[in-house]
Amino acid sequence: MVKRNCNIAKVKGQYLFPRIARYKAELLKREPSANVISLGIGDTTEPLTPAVAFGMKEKLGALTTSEGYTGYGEEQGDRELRQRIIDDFYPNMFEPEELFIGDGSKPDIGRLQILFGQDVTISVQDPAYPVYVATSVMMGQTGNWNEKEGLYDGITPLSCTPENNFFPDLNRAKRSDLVFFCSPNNPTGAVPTHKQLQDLVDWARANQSIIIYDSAYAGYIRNPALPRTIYEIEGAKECVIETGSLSKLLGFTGVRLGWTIVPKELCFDDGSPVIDDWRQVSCTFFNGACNLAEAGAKTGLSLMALPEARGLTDYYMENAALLKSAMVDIGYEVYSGDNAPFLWVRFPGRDSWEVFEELLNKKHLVTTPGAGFGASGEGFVRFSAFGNREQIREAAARLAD
Ligand code: PL4
Repeated sequence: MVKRNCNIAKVKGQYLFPRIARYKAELLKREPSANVISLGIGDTTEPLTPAVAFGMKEKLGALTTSEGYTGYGEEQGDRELRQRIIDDFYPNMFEPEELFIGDGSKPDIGRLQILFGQDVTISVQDPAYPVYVATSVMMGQTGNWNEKEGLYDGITPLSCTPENNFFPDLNRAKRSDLVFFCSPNNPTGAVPTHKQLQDLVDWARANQSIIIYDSAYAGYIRNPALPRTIYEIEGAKECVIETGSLSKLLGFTGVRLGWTIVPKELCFDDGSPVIDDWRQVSCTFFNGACNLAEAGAKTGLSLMALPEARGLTDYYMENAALLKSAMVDIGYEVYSGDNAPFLWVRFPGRDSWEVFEELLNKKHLVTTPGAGFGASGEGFVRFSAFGNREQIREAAARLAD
């Protein structure tokens, strides 16, 4: 018999989102006619933009001809698309060699763990997208689950609550090799200011740490004074890897396309550039994004098409505003919703799984319990603003009822 990987055996319980899906399935088994509305998993619902469809159709047409057919693409992804992403989101900041196209932010976060291996220590925003912790555990970077602390041994949580304005107290935080940071944060929706991000970068540089910065929701930042990428911050190129995604920007949750930026300046303690090892890992564990996805991304992100992309994110932000207004009217304590497609709602003194079950069973609304994102998420529930308008209106009405 083959010995089980002890690091995977350490993982406590089922991954958050399939667990939530199971609750929904159980409800539908009990009440098959229930009209369940999902405000749980942050999944896009609106169609691809015309510009994306145009690029994909063109590419599909070409692929069906001998002249237009292409097989494996460039190892780091289509060069023109890499330049397009840089022009749109990181103007004049990087060379295309520093950007790697992938099949989404989540798979790249997993592959980044291979880059660093098991001998690194990690800090993570608490609450945070569960993939940062889960992949660290599977990689062997942590100890066992500590029931008393509600966390795996060896992980340093950076608590983000309304009391600290959702930005961690860096003066009291323990040093770690890797720091996972997400802005706008999932689930709190918090977006740090330039000053806060500068403090984070200065702290990481002083500690010789590397920040893994997830900008999956950057397209939802509406306040022009807030940073859209951490590379707007001085010194970030020496200490940050940023991941980005088209999932929530262009509705690519099913199409799949994302990227990772590894600046040439970023080095390991022996002076070797991180980008060389990332190229090695990325090209070994990944065989390139789907060429249809790349084609759709190129036309979908063209200068002419950017207003369409903005229209898509505006739609979900209008959902967030609608839901937020209904909840505030009822008297809920609502955070976020202005620069992120999530509402982070406090239910003081309540167990978040209990509130989740109550909303599911009494209102037929699927949400996500805050405790699923970390110990500091207890007492909160996340409402996703992804959904079509009618469903969002119906959800608001059910909450008010
Ligand atoms: C459900 C902070 C959603 N099955 O689509 P990707 O891989 O480019 O991006 C995934 C991702 C990356 N970073 C952050 C995210 O919040 C997400 C997606 N999170 C959510 O509801 O929290 C979808 C979750 C999906 C999953 O497990 O990721």
